[in-house]
Amino acid sequence: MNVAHNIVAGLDRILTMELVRVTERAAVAAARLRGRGDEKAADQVAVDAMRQELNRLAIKGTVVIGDGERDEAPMLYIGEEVGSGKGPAVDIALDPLEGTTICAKNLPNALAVIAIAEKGSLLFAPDVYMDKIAIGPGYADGVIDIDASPADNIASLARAKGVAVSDITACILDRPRHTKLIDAVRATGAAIRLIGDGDVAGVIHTTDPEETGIDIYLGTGGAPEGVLAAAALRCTGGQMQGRLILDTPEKVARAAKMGISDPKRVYRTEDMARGDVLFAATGVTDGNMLAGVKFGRNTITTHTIVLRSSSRTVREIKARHQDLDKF
Ligand code: VTB
Ligand code: MG
Ligand code: MG
Repeated sequence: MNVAHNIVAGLDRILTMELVRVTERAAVAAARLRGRGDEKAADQVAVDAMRQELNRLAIKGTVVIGDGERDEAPMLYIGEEVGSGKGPAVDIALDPLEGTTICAKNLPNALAVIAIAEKGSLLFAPDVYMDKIAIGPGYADGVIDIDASPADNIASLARAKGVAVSDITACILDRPRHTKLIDAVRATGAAIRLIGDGDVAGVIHTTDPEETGIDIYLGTGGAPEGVLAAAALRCTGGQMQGRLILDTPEKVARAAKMGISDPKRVYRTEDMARGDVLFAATGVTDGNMLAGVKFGRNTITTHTIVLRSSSRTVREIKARHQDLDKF
Protein backbone atom coordinates (compact mmCIF):
# COMPACT_ATOMS: atom_id res chain seq x y z
CA MET A 1 0.00 0.00 0.00
CA ASN A 2 1.16 3.48 -0.73
CA VAL A 3 1.40 4.95 2.74
CA ALA A 4 1.91 8.49 1.44
CA HIS A 5 -1.57 8.31 -0.07
CA ASN A 6 -3.07 8.50 3.40
CA ILE A 7 -1.00 11.44 4.49
CA VAL A 8 -2.89 14.24 2.79
CA ALA A 9 -1.43 16.80 5.14
CA GLY A 10 0.24 16.26 8.47
CA LEU A 11 -0.97 13.21 10.31
CA ASP A 12 -1.92 9.93 8.74
CA ARG A 13 -5.65 10.17 8.23
CA ILE A 14 -6.16 6.54 9.18
CA LEU A 15 -5.52 7.70 12.73
CA THR A 16 -8.78 9.64 12.64
CA MET A 17 -10.82 6.47 12.60
CA GLU A 18 -8.52 4.71 15.04
CA LEU A 19 -9.09 7.43 17.59
CA VAL A 20 -12.79 6.66 17.72
CA ARG A 21 -12.10 3.31 19.34
CA VAL A 22 -10.00 4.98 21.99
CA THR A 23 -12.74 7.30 23.23
CA GLU A 24 -15.46 4.70 22.69
CA ARG A 25 -13.68 2.27 24.94
CA ALA A 26 -13.10 4.84 27.69
CA ALA A 27 -16.69 6.06 27.48
CA VAL A 28 -18.18 2.57 27.81
CA ALA A 29 -16.01 1.82 30.81
CA ALA A 30 -17.01 5.05 32.54
CA ALA A 31 -20.66 4.65 31.61
CA ARG A 32 -20.83 1.37 33.49
CA LEU A 33 -20.23 3.43 36.62
CA ARG A 34 -22.63 6.27 35.77
CA GLY A 35 -24.74 7.50 38.62
CA ARG A 36 -22.91 5.50 41.31
CA GLY A 37 -21.62 8.54 43.13
CA ASP A 38 -18.04 7.33 42.82
CA GLU A 39 -16.00 9.78 40.74
CA LYS A 40 -12.65 8.15 41.35
CA ALA A 41 -13.80 4.68 40.33
CA ALA A 42 -15.38 5.96 37.11
CA ASP A 43 -12.25 7.95 36.29
CA GLN A 44 -9.97 5.00 36.99
CA VAL A 45 -11.79 2.60 34.66
CA ALA A 46 -11.90 5.25 31.93
CA VAL A 47 -8.16 5.86 32.27
CA ASP A 48 -7.35 2.16 32.16
CA ALA A 49 -9.59 1.55 29.16
CA MET A 50 -8.20 4.52 27.27
CA ARG A 51 -4.62 3.57 27.97
CA GLN A 52 -5.21 0.00 26.79
CA GLU A 53 -6.74 1.09 23.49
CA LEU A 54 -4.21 3.87 22.98
CA ASN A 55 -1.36 1.42 23.27
CA ARG A 56 -2.68 -0.46 20.24
CA LEU A 57 -2.27 2.58 17.99
CA ALA A 58 0.66 2.71 15.59
CA ILE A 59 2.11 5.87 17.06
CA LYS A 60 4.98 6.98 19.19
CA GLY A 61 2.85 9.16 21.42
CA THR A 62 3.69 11.37 24.35
CA VAL A 63 0.98 12.54 26.70
CA VAL A 64 1.43 16.31 27.00
CA ILE A 65 -1.95 17.06 28.51
CA GLY A 66 -3.11 14.46 30.99
CA ASP A 67 -5.62 14.97 33.71
CA GLY A 68 -5.39 14.87 37.43
CA GLU A 69 -2.48 16.87 38.75
CA ARG A 70 -4.88 19.27 40.36
CA ASP A 71 -7.70 16.96 41.42
CA GLU A 72 -5.28 14.05 41.96
CA ALA A 73 -7.18 11.89 39.53
CA PRO A 74 -5.53 8.67 38.45
CA MET A 75 -4.00 9.47 35.14
CA LEU A 76 -2.30 8.81 31.94
CA TYR A 77 0.39 11.02 33.36
CA ILE A 78 2.08 13.87 31.57
CA GLY A 79 5.17 12.58 29.82
CA GLU A 80 3.90 9.00 29.60
CA GLU A 81 4.80 7.31 26.34
CA VAL A 82 1.84 5.62 24.68
CA GLY A 83 1.14 3.74 21.48
CA SER A 84 2.90 0.79 19.91
CA GLY A 85 6.01 2.92 19.37
CA LYS A 86 5.96 2.02 15.68
CA GLY A 87 4.63 5.08 13.92
CA PRO A 88 4.77 8.85 13.83
CA ALA A 89 5.84 10.83 16.89
CA VAL A 90 2.76 12.67 18.14
CA ASP A 91 1.63 14.75 21.07
CA ILE A 92 -1.50 13.67 22.87
CA ALA A 93 -3.93 15.61 25.00
CA LEU A 94 -6.54 13.52 26.73
CA ASP A 95 -9.18 13.39 29.37
CA PRO A 96 -10.56 9.83 29.65
CA LEU A 97 -13.46 11.14 31.71
CA GLU A 98 -14.11 14.86 31.42
CA GLY A 99 -16.72 15.52 34.05
CA THR A 100 -16.12 12.87 36.68
CA THR A 101 -18.74 14.46 38.94
CA ILE A 102 -21.22 14.68 36.09
CA CYS A 103 -20.72 10.97 35.47
CA ALA A 104 -21.03 10.11 39.15
CA LYS A 105 -24.34 11.99 39.27
CA ASN A 106 -25.43 10.85 35.79
CA LEU A 107 -25.98 14.42 34.63
CA PRO A 108 -25.54 15.66 31.02
CA ASN A 109 -22.36 16.09 28.98
CA ALA A 110 -19.71 13.84 30.50
CA LEU A 111 -17.26 12.90 27.73
CA ALA A 112 -14.25 10.76 26.96
CA VAL A 113 -11.91 13.04 25.01
CA ILE A 114 -8.63 12.86 23.12
CA ALA A 115 -6.65 15.07 20.74
CA ILE A 116 -3.56 14.12 18.73
CA ALA A 117 -1.23 16.52 16.98
CA GLU A 118 2.18 16.53 15.42
CA LYS A 119 5.05 16.56 17.89
CA GLY A 120 5.44 19.94 19.56
CA SER A 121 2.06 21.27 18.38
CA LEU A 122 0.04 21.30 21.58
CA LEU A 123 0.50 23.85 24.33
CA PHE A 124 2.40 22.25 27.16
CA ALA A 125 0.35 23.81 29.94
CA PRO A 126 0.54 23.24 33.67
CA ASP A 127 -2.61 22.08 35.42
CA VAL A 128 -3.71 25.49 36.64
CA TYR A 129 -6.81 27.50 35.86
CA MET A 130 -7.24 29.22 32.55
CA ASP A 131 -9.45 32.18 31.81
CA LYS A 132 -11.38 31.30 28.65
CA ILE A 133 -13.65 32.87 26.10
CA ALA A 134 -14.95 31.08 23.03
CA ILE A 135 -17.42 31.44 20.19
CA GLY A 136 -18.28 29.29 17.22
CA PRO A 137 -17.32 29.60 13.54
CA GLY A 138 -18.42 32.26 11.08
CA TYR A 139 -17.37 35.39 12.95
CA ALA A 140 -14.69 37.89 12.00
CA ASP A 141 -11.57 38.10 14.11
CA GLY A 142 -11.96 40.58 16.93
CA VAL A 143 -15.61 39.84 17.76
CA ILE A 144 -14.45 38.59 21.15
CA ASP A 145 -11.58 39.84 23.26
CA ILE A 146 -10.57 38.24 26.54
CA ASP A 147 -9.55 41.65 27.85
CA ALA A 148 -12.91 43.28 27.13
CA SER A 149 -15.74 43.23 29.67
CA PRO A 150 -18.31 40.41 29.52
CA ALA A 151 -20.95 43.03 28.57
CA ASP A 152 -18.85 44.27 25.65
CA ASN A 153 -18.17 40.75 24.43
CA ILE A 154 -21.82 39.82 24.54
CA ALA A 155 -22.92 43.04 22.84
CA SER A 156 -20.28 42.53 20.16
CA LEU A 157 -21.37 38.93 19.56
CA ALA A 158 -25.06 39.90 19.38
CA ARG A 159 -24.22 42.59 16.81
CA ALA A 160 -22.15 40.18 14.75
CA LYS A 161 -24.88 37.53 14.92
CA GLY A 162 -27.57 40.08 14.12
CA VAL A 163 -29.70 39.29 17.16
CA ALA A 164 -30.73 41.06 20.36
CA VAL A 165 -28.47 40.64 23.38
CA SER A 166 -31.36 38.84 25.06
CA ASP A 167 -31.12 36.14 22.36
CA ILE A 168 -27.57 35.27 23.38
CA THR A 169 -26.87 32.39 25.77
CA ALA A 170 -23.55 32.17 27.60
CA CYS A 171 -22.25 28.98 29.15
CA ILE A 172 -20.50 29.45 32.51
CA LEU A 173 -19.24 27.03 35.14
CA ASP A 174 -21.28 27.30 38.31
CA ARG A 175 -18.57 28.34 40.75
CA PRO A 176 -18.36 30.97 43.50
CA ARG A 177 -15.40 32.49 41.63
CA HIS A 178 -17.82 33.38 38.83
CA THR A 179 -20.33 35.37 40.90
CA LYS A 180 -19.26 38.70 39.41
CA LEU A 181 -19.10 37.31 35.90
CA ILE A 182 -22.58 35.83 36.23
CA ASP A 183 -24.00 39.12 37.53
CA ALA A 184 -22.32 41.05 34.72
CA VAL A 185 -23.72 38.74 32.05
CA ARG A 186 -27.21 38.76 33.55
CA ALA A 187 -27.12 42.57 33.70
CA THR A 188 -26.83 42.61 29.89
CA GLY A 189 -30.07 40.68 29.52
CA ALA A 190 -28.35 37.62 28.05
CA ALA A 191 -29.19 34.15 29.31
CA ILE A 192 -26.76 31.86 31.10
CA ARG A 193 -26.51 28.12 31.07
CA LEU A 194 -24.79 27.26 34.31
CA ILE A 195 -22.91 23.99 34.18
CA GLY A 196 -21.58 22.02 37.12
CA ASP A 197 -18.51 20.70 35.27
CA GLY A 198 -17.49 19.88 31.76
CA ASP A 199 -16.17 22.99 30.13
CA VAL A 200 -14.60 21.08 27.22
CA ALA A 201 -18.18 20.32 26.19
CA GLY A 202 -19.21 23.89 27.09
CA VAL A 203 -16.66 25.37 24.67
CA ILE A 204 -17.43 22.86 21.92
CA HIS A 205 -21.13 23.64 22.26
CA THR A 206 -20.49 27.17 20.98
CA THR A 207 -19.63 25.68 17.59
CA ASP A 208 -23.23 24.61 17.00
CA PRO A 209 -25.59 27.05 18.72
CA GLU A 210 -28.64 25.84 16.77
CA GLU A 211 -28.17 22.39 18.25
CA THR A 212 -26.87 23.25 21.70
CA GLY A 213 -28.37 26.67 22.40
CA ILE A 214 -25.00 28.05 23.48
CA ASP A 215 -23.42 31.05 21.77
CA ILE A 216 -20.44 31.89 23.94
CA TYR A 217 -18.37 30.31 26.67
CA LEU A 218 -16.97 32.50 29.44
CA GLY A 219 -14.99 31.98 32.63
CA THR A 220 -12.17 30.08 34.22
CA GLY A 221 -11.72 26.32 34.10
CA GLY A 222 -8.84 23.90 33.89
CA ALA A 223 -5.98 24.76 31.53
CA PRO A 224 -5.75 21.14 30.31
CA GLU A 225 -9.43 21.32 29.40
CA GLY A 226 -8.65 24.59 27.61
CA VAL A 227 -6.09 22.94 25.35
CA LEU A 228 -8.47 20.07 24.60
CA ALA A 229 -11.25 22.49 23.71
CA ALA A 230 -8.86 24.53 21.53
CA ALA A 231 -7.91 21.35 19.67
CA ALA A 232 -11.60 20.77 18.88
CA LEU A 233 -12.11 24.36 17.78
CA ARG A 234 -9.11 24.17 15.47
CA CYS A 235 -11.06 21.48 13.65
CA THR A 236 -14.52 23.03 13.63
CA GLY A 237 -13.62 26.67 13.29
CA GLY A 238 -14.58 29.11 15.98
CA GLN A 239 -12.45 31.34 18.14
CA MET A 240 -11.04 30.80 21.56
CA GLN A 241 -8.74 32.87 23.73
CA GLY A 242 -7.19 31.67 26.95
CA ARG A 243 -4.88 33.02 29.59
CA LEU A 244 -3.28 30.89 32.27
CA ILE A 245 -3.97 32.04 35.80
CA LEU A 246 -0.52 32.08 37.30
CA ASP A 247 -1.33 33.97 40.46
CA THR A 248 1.42 32.68 42.74
CA PRO A 249 5.21 32.61 42.31
CA GLU A 250 5.00 28.82 42.57
CA LYS A 251 2.66 28.61 39.55
CA VAL A 252 4.78 31.06 37.57
CA ALA A 253 7.81 28.88 38.28
CA ARG A 254 5.95 25.71 37.30
CA ALA A 255 4.87 27.29 34.04
CA ALA A 256 8.39 28.56 33.38
CA LYS A 257 9.68 25.01 33.71
CA MET A 258 7.26 24.04 30.97
CA GLY A 259 8.64 26.76 28.72
CA ILE A 260 6.14 29.53 29.44
CA SER A 261 8.08 32.76 29.76
CA ASP A 262 5.22 35.28 29.58
CA PRO A 263 2.77 34.44 32.39
CA LYS A 264 0.17 36.91 31.07
CA ARG A 265 0.18 35.72 27.50
CA VAL A 266 -3.12 35.37 25.69
CA TYR A 267 -3.28 32.14 23.73
CA ARG A 268 -5.48 31.97 20.71
CA THR A 269 -6.88 28.71 19.38
CA GLU A 270 -3.92 28.15 17.05
CA ASP A 271 -1.41 28.94 19.80
CA MET A 272 -2.82 26.06 21.87
CA ALA A 273 -3.18 23.54 19.04
CA ARG A 274 -1.09 23.99 15.90
CA GLY A 275 -0.64 22.02 12.69
CA ASP A 276 -2.76 19.01 11.88
CA VAL A 277 -4.94 18.09 14.82
CA LEU A 278 -7.25 15.13 15.28
CA PHE A 279 -9.92 15.22 17.98
CA ALA A 280 -12.43 12.66 19.20
CA ALA A 281 -15.06 12.74 21.94
CA THR A 282 -17.56 10.03 22.90
CA GLY A 283 -20.57 10.81 25.06
CA VAL A 284 -20.59 9.07 28.44
CA THR A 285 -23.86 10.58 29.64
CA ASP A 286 -26.50 12.03 27.34
CA GLY A 287 -25.59 15.53 26.28
CA ASN A 288 -26.48 18.45 24.04
CA MET A 289 -24.40 17.18 21.13
CA LEU A 290 -23.64 13.57 21.89
CA ALA A 291 -25.81 10.78 23.21
CA GLY A 292 -24.47 8.84 26.15
CA VAL A 293 -23.57 5.15 26.04
CA LYS A 294 -26.63 2.91 25.86
CA PHE A 295 -26.49 -0.62 27.20
CA GLY A 296 -28.91 -2.83 25.28
CA ARG A 297 -29.73 -6.50 25.75
CA ASN A 298 -27.18 -7.59 23.18
CA THR A 299 -25.42 -4.45 22.10
CA ILE A 300 -23.78 -1.34 23.42
CA THR A 301 -24.33 1.87 21.48
CA THR A 302 -21.85 4.74 21.47
CA HIS A 303 -21.96 8.19 19.88
CA THR A 304 -18.71 9.86 18.91
CA ILE A 305 -17.66 13.00 17.13
CA VAL A 306 -14.31 12.87 15.37
CA LEU A 307 -12.67 15.88 13.81
CA ARG A 308 -9.63 16.62 11.71
CA SER A 309 -8.24 20.11 11.31
CA SER A 310 -6.51 19.78 7.96
CA SER A 311 -9.67 18.68 6.16
CA ARG A 312 -12.17 20.26 8.57
CA THR A 313 -14.16 17.04 8.43
CA VAL A 314 -16.72 16.53 11.15
CA ARG A 315 -17.76 12.91 11.52
CA GLU A 316 -20.40 11.62 13.85
CA ILE A 317 -20.12 7.94 14.48
CA LYS A 318 -22.88 5.98 16.09
CA ALA A 319 -21.57 2.53 16.75
CA ARG A 320 -23.36 -0.62 17.83
CA HIS A 321 -20.91 -2.93 19.52
CA GLN A 322 -21.75 -6.62 19.47
CA ASP A 323 -18.63 -8.01 21.03
CA LEU A 324 -19.68 -7.28 24.56
CA ASP A 325 -16.92 -9.32 26.13
CA LYS A 326 -14.44 -6.84 24.76
CA PHE A 327 -15.90 -4.17 26.94
C1 VTB B 1 -13.48 22.63 34.70
C2 VTB B 1 -14.47 21.57 34.35
C3 VTB B 1 -13.93 20.20 34.51
O1 VTB B 1 -12.47 21.09 36.23
O2 VTB B 1 -12.39 22.68 33.79
C4 VTB B 1 -13.04 22.38 36.13
O3 VTB B 1 -14.91 21.76 33.04
C5 VTB B 1 -12.19 23.48 36.67
O4 VTB B 1 -11.84 23.24 38.01
O5 VTB B 1 -14.91 19.24 34.20
P1 VTB B 1 -12.80 23.46 39.32
O6 VTB B 1 -13.69 22.25 39.36
O7 VTB B 1 -11.81 23.52 40.43
O8 VTB B 1 -13.58 24.69 39.14
C6 VTB B 1 -13.40 20.05 35.95
O9 VTB B 1 -14.48 20.14 36.86
C7 VTB B 1 -12.76 18.66 36.14
O10 VTB B 1 -11.80 18.37 35.18
MG1 MG C 1 -10.56 13.53 33.86
MG1 MG D 1 -11.33 17.12 33.26
